[in-house]
Amino acid sequence: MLEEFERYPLTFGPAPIERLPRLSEHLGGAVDLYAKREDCNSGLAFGGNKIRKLEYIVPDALASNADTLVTIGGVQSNHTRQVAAVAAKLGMKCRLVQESWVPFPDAVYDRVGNILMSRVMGAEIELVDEGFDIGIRESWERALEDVKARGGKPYAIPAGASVHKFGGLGFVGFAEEVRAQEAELGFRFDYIIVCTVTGSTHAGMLVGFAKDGRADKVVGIDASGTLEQTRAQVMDIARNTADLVDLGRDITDDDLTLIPDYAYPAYGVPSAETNDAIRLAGRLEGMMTDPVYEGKSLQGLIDLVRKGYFPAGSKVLYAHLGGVPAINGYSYLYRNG
Ligand code: 1AC
Repeated sequence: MLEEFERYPLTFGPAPIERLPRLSEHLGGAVDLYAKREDCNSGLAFGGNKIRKLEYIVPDALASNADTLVTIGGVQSNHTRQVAAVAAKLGMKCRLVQESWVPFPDAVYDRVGNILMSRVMGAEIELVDEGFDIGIRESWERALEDVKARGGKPYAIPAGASVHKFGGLGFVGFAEEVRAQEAELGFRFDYIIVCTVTGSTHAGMLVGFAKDGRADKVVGIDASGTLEQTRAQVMDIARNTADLVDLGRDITDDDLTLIPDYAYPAYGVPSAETNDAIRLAGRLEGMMTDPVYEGKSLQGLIDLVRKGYFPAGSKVLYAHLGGVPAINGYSYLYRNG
């Protein structure tokens, strides 16, 4: 589906798929759980899903002769950390706007984890006291202007690399990669679980799996808490991506599965159940997840298995998107494990 698009390799190759036998057994054994480990996909600052997206965005950035990648996220954004790593690798400058998307009071929240790494990798960081919003932000537009005013040539990457013309392509590639891995494994996954916030990870998967009739089997677990905005953004990106790759059919509302039940109490704030899910996967599988992102999709996965959402015998692929460095910002919460 992606043959005609230029890709700048930033990943190690296909992200591994790992069986989760102890978690599957703990949840009754009727559903077989696997994880695709985007957190192990690259050597760039612990990798993650944005690296996969950036593989299709970097050629455009290089062609534009830009010297500075400019992007935005919350204080513990994984996305901004991955853009900082890619900028360093390419020898470009990086300007990050980090807004106060998460009302979390940990004393070291803006000192550790993702933002620490971005600083170490040389990104210029501006902290902006604005709340959560996945849309286009004035602070980011100001940063783009500021880079120009200082004589630089910015390249604009929106939050999550999502509302970028090529933002969905990386996760079309994810679906192609899963199909190749399924051929080796000798079975097909019945469902794919993904955390949905800014939308292009889910949208790209939806288009990629539409090719073999599984668009609605991509189960998005909303972690934004702004469901309608996220739903609209996923659909826009999916439609744009389907056009780009010539999917050959329209994307309809029935293609989207987006479950709102686990985003509480707010974006970036874990519930007791999110924390239980994080501890369970840590203790049964040694698989670390984070309170903003994968912890919520993991909570959703566990709850859906318990509720019988997946028919017995289903094989379910959990997309681990590489958000775990954010957990350092929650050090007090997990001080006793
Ligand atoms: C919300 C896009 C998101 C990030 O890391 O900034 N995952």
